[in-house]
Amino acid sequence: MLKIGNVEENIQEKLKKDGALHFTLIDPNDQGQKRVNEIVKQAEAAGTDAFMVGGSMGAGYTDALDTMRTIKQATKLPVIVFPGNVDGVTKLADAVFFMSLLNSQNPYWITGAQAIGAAVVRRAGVEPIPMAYLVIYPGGTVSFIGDAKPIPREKPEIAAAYALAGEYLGMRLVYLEAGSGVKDPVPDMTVAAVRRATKNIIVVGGGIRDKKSAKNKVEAGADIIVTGTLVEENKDVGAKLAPIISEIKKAGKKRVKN
Ligand code: 1GP
Repeated sequence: MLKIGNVEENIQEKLKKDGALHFTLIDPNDQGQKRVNEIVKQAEAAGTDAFMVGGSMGAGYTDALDTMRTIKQATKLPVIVFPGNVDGVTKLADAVFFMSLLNSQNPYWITGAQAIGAAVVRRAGVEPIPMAYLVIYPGGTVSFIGDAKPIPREKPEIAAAYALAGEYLGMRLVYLEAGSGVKDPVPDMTVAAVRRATKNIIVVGGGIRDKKSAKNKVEAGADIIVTGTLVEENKDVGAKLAPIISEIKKAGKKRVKN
């Protein structure tokens, strides 16, 4: 059985203390290194807990390497690969979300890329964190690229069924993805249904842009909130992120108390 590594353990510990976490997603394709450095500094000051690096549209090895080098120079927070494909993995990363797009219709995204990527991850010495990745409607770019059959928004029980299947397959995290930059994030009732189905760590991302929706996701049961587009589209990353992260922590602390 895959042992829990340092990064995952650190996530578990922080969750016990804070109740909920915020991860900042950086797509290596979308900006130069000067901007990455700025984002990292401001996001860390705003209280983010880790950086994820990846994207669906050709976030390849060279760009991932440059981006991770910049992040590593700017912070000690963990850098986690959020793989769009096998070439997003570099030895500079601390961990990789070793994920399977369970509701894909194409076996490549369920087990194929994983078979090709497993040895890459081992050789790079990067900690794999086993994760079920579920695309919820509309799903954005990843839904198209990943040949997903996006889970209908009004059918939370389907998301719950996949999440439980992920747990039974040995995955320790489940990521509910609405798609990067979409208008509406994963519905609260979907998060709540998944919370009832599994004790696994629930990560929610896609279209989260304000503190209210971040808070609602945590109250519904999310453990980790991911924002990407928000930090890329706003010059003043700190001002945008700080209120969202503070709301996530507030809702998380309440959970720890109860
Ligand atoms: C995308 O869930 C992440 O894979 C983050 O989405 O870019 O909309 O924040 P946003």
